[in-house]
This record gives sequence, structure tokens and C-alpha cells, in this order.
Amino acid sequence: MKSQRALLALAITAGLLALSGCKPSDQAAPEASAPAEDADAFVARVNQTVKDTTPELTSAAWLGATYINKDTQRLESLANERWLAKNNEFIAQAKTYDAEGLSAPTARAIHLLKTSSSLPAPRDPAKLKELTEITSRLGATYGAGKWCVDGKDCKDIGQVSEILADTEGSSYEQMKAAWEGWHTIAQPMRKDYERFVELTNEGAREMGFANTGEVWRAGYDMTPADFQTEADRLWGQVQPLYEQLQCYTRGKLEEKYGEQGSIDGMIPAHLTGNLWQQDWGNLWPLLQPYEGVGSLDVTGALKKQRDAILADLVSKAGGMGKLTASQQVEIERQADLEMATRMTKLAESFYTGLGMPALPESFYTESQLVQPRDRDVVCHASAWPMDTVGEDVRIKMCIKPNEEELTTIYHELGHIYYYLAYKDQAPVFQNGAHDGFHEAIGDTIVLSMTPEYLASIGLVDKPAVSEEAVINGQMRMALAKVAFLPFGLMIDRWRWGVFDGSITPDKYNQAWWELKAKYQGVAPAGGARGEEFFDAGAKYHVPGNTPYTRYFLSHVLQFQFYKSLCDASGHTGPLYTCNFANNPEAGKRYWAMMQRGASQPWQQTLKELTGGEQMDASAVLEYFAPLQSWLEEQNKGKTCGWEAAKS
Ligand code: X8Z
Ligand code: ZN
Repeated sequence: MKSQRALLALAITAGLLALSGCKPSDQAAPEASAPAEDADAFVARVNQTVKDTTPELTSAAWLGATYINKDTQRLESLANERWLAKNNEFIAQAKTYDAEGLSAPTARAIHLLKTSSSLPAPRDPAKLKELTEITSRLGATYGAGKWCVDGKDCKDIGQVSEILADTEGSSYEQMKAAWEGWHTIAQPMRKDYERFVELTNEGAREMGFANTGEVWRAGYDMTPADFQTEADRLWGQVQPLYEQLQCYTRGKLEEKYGEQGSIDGMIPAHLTGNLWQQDWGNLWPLLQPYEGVGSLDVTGALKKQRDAILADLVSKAGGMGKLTASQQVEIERQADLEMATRMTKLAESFYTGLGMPALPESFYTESQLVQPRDRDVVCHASAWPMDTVGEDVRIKMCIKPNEEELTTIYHELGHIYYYLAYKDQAPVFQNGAHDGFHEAIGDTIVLSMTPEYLASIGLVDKPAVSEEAVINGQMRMALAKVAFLPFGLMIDRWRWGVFDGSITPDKYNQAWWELKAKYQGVAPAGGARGEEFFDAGAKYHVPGNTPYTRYFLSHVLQFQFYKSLCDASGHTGPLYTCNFANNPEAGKRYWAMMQRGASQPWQQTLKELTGGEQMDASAVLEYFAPLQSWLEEQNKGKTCGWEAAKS
């Protein structure tokens, strides 16, 4: 996810009433009557308040995520409570201004205030307090979540993920146990989540919306209804490509696991190498189209480097035999940190190679790059603007030496560079053009991590040049990018339904799996999972209350950004061969786009970079055209698709 200033930034940047003609209902009538100050003065005061409040709020949230205990949860929820109460006052006052006659920046700021919140909060102080306490508790429960067998032998998310990721070494049953084990962490969240939905919906209604899902859909400079249609349209563009990949993967799993390899045409949830089936990169050994053609074993190379760092430290210390047990633990930690720092600097060098600034020194001293051993933390990666002046930016990760983590660092630095690019905007404009833009910045760079780029940084051998190598390279990218698409959509399909009441608490889990089946074509092994489970809660963004459609949009937008930056860099030839590393022209255009922040409708910002005002998946299809043909060829004669997709 993005900022932990999320609460604040998102609370500040919402947006719909003015545009949508949605429902300024009676109950939503603002409490403030005649404006107490003119609109310009009001916006200036909001900006000053955000600037003053941000460091305190982000520090509390940072502690809440990096030292999970009762005290930090208390401080975090109190800070949020204070901020949300203030923000509710701002929203009420914002509604008293008539957009007519306002300067463009003031009108934009007021529009954002009225429409941007991921956590609409009730005005009633007792309910607001309850909401912020639940929010902190859900986040902490996820962060501290562990799978224990008979109360012992507990494994955290990193350890569970390792079992699933080892798709060759772990057995079907081991992976099933790990997958099921992780999902137990969410069972205690169910009651809190139900109450959370009631409370935030009340806040949404007071803002003038039907429910929280509608507020989320309002943040896109179009009506919530148009936004939903837009997301459906984009999914329609890419669905055939996903179905081909699903079909091919299912076939390979059936080859490997026999009857257990599929469930009514769907993929068993514990077999994709990932807890949520959102990234299938760990199935590479099974799905690699042409073995031995241009090795792309980035993980192997990273692990080797980490081992070499450790060997070096150990030899400097006079050999392992000379060290006490606790010194051995410490030296391992030091090797992890050195490796994580090296990986982060690699990512940084991509950005500086485009002409962007070096990260501030404090980035490396304040960030959490590796998992601390002495306490619970939220390991889910995130990037934080701790202030509004671009002086203190951090990431929080538990980096391990593997390819997925490396690309996640590039992703997180995308957020960080966005923060740095728009730091001179007024605080209310310090946000992505929309949230999908924020998620797409770093991922666009990841698309540029071609085999050629990976070779240039010494992670793979000189790439092979052949049709087989092209398909291998495309498959590698597709397992991350194409596999993700339906997942990116289904999470909020579930939450939109939960918020609007069409999914009731007694059907939370059933509805979750219906959507997983419909969009992703995955199913749990062992039959339907009952309502004693709360499987949505086992995915960070649900207890963390981070809207998720942003990632779906990002997976479309990043190909549009990529294509434009490739054009800017003078690239010729097929899109998928483009690597714009070290190209100043691409860097200049990207930075100029990022500097806009949320100061204007995203359509305008998109136009400045790409020439078009619409999100459009044709660049995704152009990129993957060779793989799509190849998959169709492989799947010939098979019956692709699955029953649930037709509903
Ligand atoms: O949550 C994230 C990032 C932080 S914004 C690590 N992502 C989504 C996820 O992990 O579910 C990146 C891709 C999708
Ligand atoms: Zn992100």
C-alpha cells in the first residue's frame, strides 16, 4: 500500500458530491451554516493544518506498524481520532461553498475535501473513537498474525509464504496446511470488521454518500457509477488474456498433481505459490515455456549475493566457530540488512539514472528494511511521507533476497519519488492524480526490468536472443502482471458489496469465494469454506482498509505510462523489448507528470504524459501479444474457462 499518511491524505483527498449529482440528501446537510471565512482562507487553513498535523499523525502510525503493542495502538488510534474529527469539520465547511466564482485551485481543493476519504468517520464522538480503535486493532491483528499448531511452532507471514513459494520443494499437503494455517489469523477479525462496516457507513452517509464503497468510487473525477462502468470496461479488455493464462496454468497443475491439480476447471488456491493467488511467479519451474533458454533466475542470484555477504562478514569475524550463538544471530541480521540495503540502492539507481534526485540520507537511517527480531511489525510493504515537505520519507518492509521483493522495492520507491516530486504542491494536492497513478509509478519501472536490464545490473547472464527467449521473458512478466488482474478487481467487488449491504455478514465468506471463482477461477481445496472463516481478512488491505481497485487500475495504467516513456526515450521495435533505464528524456517527462500531484483532474495529467485522457488496456494487449498467441496455441483443443465465470 501507499502512505500510512493514507488515513490523512486519503481523508483529505476524496471527491464526488460536486461532480456526480449523487445524493446531497437532507441528512447530509452540513452542520456549518454560512461560511465563516472565505474559501481561499479556508483552504489555506486546511493546508496549514495538514502540514502541522502530518508529522504527529504519521509518527503515531509508524510506531503502530513497526512496534505492535497496546501502547502504540492506543497512540495511533487517538491520533487518528483527533485528525478525523478535525477532517469532519473541514468536510462540513467545504460543503458550504458554492464552486462558482472560486479560483481553480480553491475549487479543486474544496472538491477534493468533499470527495476523498478511504475512512469516512461518524461525527458522533463515541462512535468515532470506536472506529479508530477497531481500525488499529484490525491492523495490529494482521501484522502480528501467526499460524500456530496446537499453540506452538508458530509461523509468521514470511515463514508461511516461504512454504508456499517453494512450489517444487513443498508437497501438496504442506502447502495446503500452510495456506489454511494463515487463514486462521483472520477468524478473530470478523466481529470487528462487521462493526467497522456499520461505523464507516454512517460516516459516509453523513458525508452525503450512500455508503463507504460509493465514497471510494467517488475519488476519480467522474461519477461513482461511471467509474464502475469504466472498471468493467477495462476488465473486459484483458479478460481473454487472463483466461488463456489460467487455462495453461491449470493444465500444467493437472499434469503435476493429477486430479488434485484443478477443481471444476479452477485452480486450487494453495497451489499458485502465493497466499492470495495474485502473483504466480513462484510457479516458474512448472510454467517456464522453454527450459534452459536464457536463465532468468534472479532469486538465485540474489540469494548467492546474500550468502557471499554473510561469508565475508563471518570471515572478517574470524569464522563462525569463533562466534557465540547470539553473535551468530546478529551477524545473520547484519548480512540481511546489508543485502536489503544493496537491493534498495539498486532500485534507487534506476530513479537517479532517470535524472531524479538521490534519496535523502535519512531514508536509509529511518526506514525499516528488514524484519526486526524482537517484536511484531506489519511486514506488508509500504512507503511513507512522514511530513509535507519531502524531508522525511521512508519505506517499511521485511526484505528477503528474492525477485518478488526486489520488484516490490522498485514499486515502493515509485511512491517515494512521487512524494518527492509533488512536495512543493499545497498539502491537499500532495497525492496521486488518482490512487492508481500512485501504484503505477514504480511498476512502470518494473516493466523496464527486461532481461537486458537485469543483465546490466549483473543479476542474470547475457540474455538469449530467440523467439523462445521472448516467450520466456513474457511468461515471467505475465505471472506477475496478468495473473494479478482479476484479483485486483475482485477484492473491492467484495467490499463494495459489503458496504452497500448486498453482501450481508452471514454471507461474507461465501461471497468472497464466489467472487474468487468468478474472476480468478480459483477455488479452495477441501470444499466450501464456511462462515466460521473470514478469508478476506487474511489479505492485508482488508484489515488495513486500503481500497484495492487502485491496483487493478495501476496494472492497466503502468502499460500506458511505459509505452509513453518508451516513445519519449526513442525506443523502436516491439513494446516488450523497451528498457528506458538511464534515459533523461523519459525521466523528465515522468517527473513532470508526477509533480502535478492531485492538483488537477487525472485525465489532464494523463493527457500530458500519454496524449490520451482515458485509461485503456490496449497497451497491455500490445505488450503481451506474442504470449497470447503462444498460449492460444498451447491451449488448442482444451476446453478453457470455468463455470463460475459465466455467472
Ligand atoms: O500492497 C502492495 C504494495 C504496497 S502499496 C506492496 N501491492 C499490492 C499487494 O501486495 O497486494 C503491490 C501490488 C498489489
Ligand atoms: Zn503501492
